[in-house]
Amino acid sequence: MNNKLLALAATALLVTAAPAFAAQKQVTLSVPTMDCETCPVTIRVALMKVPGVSKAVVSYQRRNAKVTYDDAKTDVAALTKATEAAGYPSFAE
Ligand SMILES: [Cu+2]
Repeated sequence: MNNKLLALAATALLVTAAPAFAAQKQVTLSVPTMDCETCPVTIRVALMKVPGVSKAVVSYQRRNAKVTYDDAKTDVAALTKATEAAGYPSFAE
């Protein structure tokens, strides 16, 4: 493969990789029933188990969870379902 073809292949790879990156979304879930410092740990574990979730930052002080996820793999409904299953109903702020 010559250099021109290689460059073309690299460009094609970048183009196909772009939509996957663009699908990363962030949502803040309100979790009003947190009542102690360990609640966020339970909620974070539940959220991180959802396929497509790459990051979950849960704050007891703010009673919320900031979740980064791939919207091709999961959605807000699946995230709120996961926190509810762990004992903490939530909703998108
Ligand atoms: Cu607690």
